[in-house]
Amino acid sequence: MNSKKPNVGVIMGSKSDWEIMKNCCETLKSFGITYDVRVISAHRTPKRLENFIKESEKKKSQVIIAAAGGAAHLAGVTAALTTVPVLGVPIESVLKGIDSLLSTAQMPAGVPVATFAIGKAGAINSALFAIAILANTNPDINRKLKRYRANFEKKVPKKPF
Ligand code: RP5
Repeated sequence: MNSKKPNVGVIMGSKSDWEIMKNCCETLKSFGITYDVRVISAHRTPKRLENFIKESEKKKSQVIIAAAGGAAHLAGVTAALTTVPVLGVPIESVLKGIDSLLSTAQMPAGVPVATFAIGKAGAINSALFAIAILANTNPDINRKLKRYRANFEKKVPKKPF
């Protein structure tokens, strides 16, 4: 595993997903993680997806985050084409993202996709989960993650008024 230059792939089905997925990229950036971000759709640009996965494996990306809305098969198809861990982010849709959530989460046994919350919370948590994976083999990232959690606690007020 390449622990010197940890790299994460971030793909999304449409440019319209960026408003949500920029939160994922900002989180990765705040930990100094390098990432490749692309618009790739399983049904609109399947060749792009295959090439992206080949490139990701070549450069030893440790995690791929895949976001999609509607009949959200992007994360599942990505997971089918690689053994790199795939984190799925369901994007809000005309059905409020319930369709995206179920189509990302309900993978039949054998090809897993770790699935996060719909929308912004999922985008941020997918990045933090990717960071937690990287932290297993990178002490510097591990330190940053522990510091992030400690600061997080400080931000919660003790009283609601
Ligand atoms: C999915 O369809 C995308 O991930 C997006 O969330 C949704 C709508 O895409 P656009 O019609 O906005 O391009 O493939």
